[in-house]
Amino acid sequence: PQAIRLSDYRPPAFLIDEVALTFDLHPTATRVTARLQVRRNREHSEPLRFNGERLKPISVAIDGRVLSDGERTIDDEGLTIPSAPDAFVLETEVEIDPENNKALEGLYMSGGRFCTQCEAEGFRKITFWPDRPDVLSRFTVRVEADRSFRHLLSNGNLIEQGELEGGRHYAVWNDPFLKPSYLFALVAGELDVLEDSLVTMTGRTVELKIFVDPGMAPRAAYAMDALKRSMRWDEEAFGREYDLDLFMIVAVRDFNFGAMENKGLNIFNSSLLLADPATATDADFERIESVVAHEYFHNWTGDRITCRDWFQLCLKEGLTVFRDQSFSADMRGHAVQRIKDVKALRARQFAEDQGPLAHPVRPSSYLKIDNFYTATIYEKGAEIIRMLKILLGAEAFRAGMDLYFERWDGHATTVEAFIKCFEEASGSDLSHFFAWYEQAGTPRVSLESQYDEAAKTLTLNFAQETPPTPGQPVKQALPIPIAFGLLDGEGRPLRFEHDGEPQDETVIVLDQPQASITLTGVDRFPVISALRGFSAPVVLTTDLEPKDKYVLLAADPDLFNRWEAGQELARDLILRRAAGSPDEVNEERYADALGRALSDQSADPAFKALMLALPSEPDLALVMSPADPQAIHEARDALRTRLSVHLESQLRELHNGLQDLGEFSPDAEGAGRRALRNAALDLLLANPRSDNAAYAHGHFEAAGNMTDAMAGLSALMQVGGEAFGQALADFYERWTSEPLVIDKWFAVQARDPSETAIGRVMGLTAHPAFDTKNPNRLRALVSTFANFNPARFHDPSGAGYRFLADQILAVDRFNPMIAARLVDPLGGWRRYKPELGALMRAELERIAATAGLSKNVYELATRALA
Ligand code: BAL
Ligand code: ZN
Repeated sequence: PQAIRLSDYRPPAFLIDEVALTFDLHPTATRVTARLQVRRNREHSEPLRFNGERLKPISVAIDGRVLSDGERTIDDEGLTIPSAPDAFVLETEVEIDPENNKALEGLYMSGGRFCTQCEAEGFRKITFWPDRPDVLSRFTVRVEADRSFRHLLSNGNLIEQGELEGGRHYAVWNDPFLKPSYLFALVAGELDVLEDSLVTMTGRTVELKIFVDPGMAPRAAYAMDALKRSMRWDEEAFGREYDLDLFMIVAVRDFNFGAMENKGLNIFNSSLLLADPATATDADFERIESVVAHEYFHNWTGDRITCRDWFQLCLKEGLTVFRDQSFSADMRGHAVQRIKDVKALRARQFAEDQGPLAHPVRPSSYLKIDNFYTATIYEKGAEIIRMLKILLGAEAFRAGMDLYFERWDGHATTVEAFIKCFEEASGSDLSHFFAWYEQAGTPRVSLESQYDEAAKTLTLNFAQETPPTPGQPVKQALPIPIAFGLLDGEGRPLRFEHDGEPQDETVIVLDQPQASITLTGVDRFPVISALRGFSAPVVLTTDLEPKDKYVLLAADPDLFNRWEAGQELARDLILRRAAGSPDEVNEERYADALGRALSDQSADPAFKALMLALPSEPDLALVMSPADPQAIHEARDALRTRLSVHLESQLRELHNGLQDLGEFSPDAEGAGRRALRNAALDLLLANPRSDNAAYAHGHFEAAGNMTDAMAGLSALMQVGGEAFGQALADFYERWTSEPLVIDKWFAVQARDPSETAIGRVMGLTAHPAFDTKNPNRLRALVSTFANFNPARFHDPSGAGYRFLADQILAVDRFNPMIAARLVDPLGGWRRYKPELGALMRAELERIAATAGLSKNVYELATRALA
């Protein structure tokens, strides 16, 4: 297959100003007629070439004249008209088969309803079109269907509706805003609707409608609340007002993405929209809040201003993640949110950067853009925006955003154009900063310090280096903002002078391979708290000793670094155990420190819950070379057991004392209390006592909400045996008719690290409720197993790898986008013990050698092997 390169970008040969689409909907034979006002763009004599895949052509006409076979050709990839006029009306009619579209791209059916997914290249499966984001058009859409498909929805405003003969009806929608094809949406079906409204900052009333499966409207209430808060927040934080009179969201059960920002008609995976306390966990509520915000924020950063080409994907995704993270921080607390965001960044993006699939935030070539909806584009993309704000300051950052909205509204643009707005608004030269977009890999920053007691000076020596990544052997130094402050040995903030100015905290920019700075007026021996708030996406190593880290853990006013110190101490203890030399003295010291952190009455319970969780096994695998997942699992468990024994009375007190007494509230405070209580339970179970089964079962039985029930089920998983088996059976029985809860039932079994679990996970693929065609179900079992059960996925027999490869090959036959997303866990094969790495590699080779592989899986498997 041919790679697509950024350097080959050329503006579109033809533009479409207006389009009128008509959908005559039938599940297996939908007719799509398209009437396009086409004009040649710039001087050229190229043929017209529009994308089109899996379309059964009926007719093609120019200015009312049907073209003969000789005047146009249609192949697997699209329509070619060798000699097209400069401006004309192109009318096409095609037939498509939504019912049998299991790739879930284009128009397909989910739960008996029609729905669409067009990003990135799904529109070409609906009609002939120059399916690229820089062709912006005004859409009018007529939808006709049997009356049993009660709601007929598309983008924009409803301008007409009525009845037709033969039991059919129709609706016509007009979207006044220019948009690319990937933002097109259509939904038709029987749905319930939750309605509300919001008065915008200029006094306009916007109708809000969330469409869900019949009977599910009450479960959309939280999403509606999150939507209204998001709309208000975007007005206040970015001055952005909603533009149409109607904003709609539809929830569907079969969806490749989490959600999609189609103009005025977001489509959501039901797992990210429906929630009530009985069926959804606090983590679900939190995720719903952030994804509703994310998709809504795309209205400006994505829809009103879109990407010129798919290499610019981070322009909308990184920026919109930054916006949703900022919103969540305002809703749920800045420190806790930052810790969660950084945990996710490290687990997914740092891992990606260390493996064969590493790529820049703005890549320069791809086979399938679907493979680039990655943690690097999204999460590292958001980190870049965050650094930009740190470097420029909040005011100049906002001025740059304002200029971007003003200058590029209604256009498809580039990352360069975005950065230029900040250069102009701030008067800064950001040419060096741009390398963050183009250079892959996680920079390693080291910090060494020398304190001169007589002179009261502290010298900080920084160095940076970025390891090579595929295709980028040599790296340049990047501008890295490093926020830091000082504490004394008693944990009191220590003032210092930098450039003659007294400070409590400052930010320096490390933009050379090495740099040294000297602080003056440092009165006592300092403990450095560096990279506060995780001010840059780097791996920092310091010369801090454990005693210094205990000072930070106890007292750093920067809560991110307080948590970070605890994680580093725990990480080192686990790695020592994994290497066969446990440091029992420091393990006791760590347990004591954790105990003190838990008894800090002023600390937020959500923060304490994070403090209590040890670094995850995948995170530890990233810092052990070569990684030995079995040794990590055992070492981590052993430390958990010691902590559990040491902290037993405190953990029991937390577990007993934090019960939800009043009504359930999904807000940050209620969620934080439950998180701490359930973290205490989780750790308590690490001490193998004879009453564990009864204790865990008691929690499970008493649970009044899904958060506590799932914590109980996970606790019983630690106990294993009959207790776990019976709880699983009861849980299944109770929730059989709730697909989103049954997904959790699959996922908890996929996480079971016990030795017999792998057989059960494989057996679950034959369970009547397992369905590979439903991405949520597939992710619940297969993706959870491969990503969150390292002990079993990396089973020395290789059975875990074989299982994953079999699933990838099976799913690739009908849904390449989803199959390709399963390849990643095999991609890190070079980082593991040679005997494991060889088994992983063998499975990748088996995948790559399979005939008829999709471009999606082929690209990732071959890149992983390269
Ligand atoms: N644009 C794809 C889904 C999302 O990032 O919002
Ligand atoms: Zn997005």
